[in-house]
Amino acid sequence: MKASTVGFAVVAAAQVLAAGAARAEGWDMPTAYPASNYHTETAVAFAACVKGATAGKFDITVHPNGALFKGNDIKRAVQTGQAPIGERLISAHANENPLFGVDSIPFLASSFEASEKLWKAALPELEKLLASQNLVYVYAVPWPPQGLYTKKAVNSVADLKGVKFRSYSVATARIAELSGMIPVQIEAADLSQALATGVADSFISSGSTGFDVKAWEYMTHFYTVDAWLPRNVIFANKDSFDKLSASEKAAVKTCGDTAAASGLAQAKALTQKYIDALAANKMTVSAPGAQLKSELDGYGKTMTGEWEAKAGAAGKAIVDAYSK
Ligand code: PCA
Repeated sequence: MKASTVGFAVVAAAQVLAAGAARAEGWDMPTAYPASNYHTETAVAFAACVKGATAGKFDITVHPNGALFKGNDIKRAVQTGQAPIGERLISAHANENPLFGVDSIPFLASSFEASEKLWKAALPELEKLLASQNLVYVYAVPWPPQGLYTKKAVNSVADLKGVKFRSYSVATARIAELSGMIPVQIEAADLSQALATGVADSFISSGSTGFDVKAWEYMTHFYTVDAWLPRNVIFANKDSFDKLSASEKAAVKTCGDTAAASGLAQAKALTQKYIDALAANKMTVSAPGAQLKSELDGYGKTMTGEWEAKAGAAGKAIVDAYSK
């Protein structure tokens, strides 16, 4: 082989390697909920879909349960590129911008259908907001409707006064404040510990998280308040996303759409099963009584007004589009 040919072969090999390295991606995906939760299963299916769509070249590894980053740190980690993609309960960040709390306004959208409609109305603004934070929206999946877990029968908000209440967002903390409870912010991954040690004696969440933390070991009552359906949002770091090839980007987007649809279907299919599991484990499951219901409805009105005032024109546009 002539020297020039050898040189060419080496350069060509280096180019192939470089191209290969650019195409073969490995992304870590931190999430905050247990491996057995349907959100995590949806994320794992999303990763498998991306891998399949890129002929095995683009590998996303899901790290559940706050193992890689704690729930509260995931968004910042993805914004700063410490993680290229992640899943986060977006309403936990409503203190950064009220638009992140659009899915947690009590009783504004408290069925799956209403929550889908509200999300569609909000998405253009949310994608813009995420982009301004160096994030690319990939998909979102709702939690089942939120209910109230307590250690005693509760007939009115007066029964909640002074109770230590686990909050996970601005909205849950505000409900605690309005009802005279003592809020303490706790990630789902730390919730059973908090209940076991008496750090919290009440919380608002879905049957799904109640099931995950075996709420029946600590709590006696679940009231199906159906206050709202908060969402986990999956977002990518914009710089990491921009480095992907066109076909990899398309795989992320297409698989994201599939994940959103299958996650929603799972949430719907599982809602009653979780509630049945609470009852089967001897919790008293019921709708809130008339007085509690009307008091909570009142909080809903107060908090809708507060949110609209904070969220300004963008918030009003969303609510108007939703109400059409
Ligand atoms: N589970 C999550 C958020 C909403 C829900 O249903 C949690 O309690 O942290």
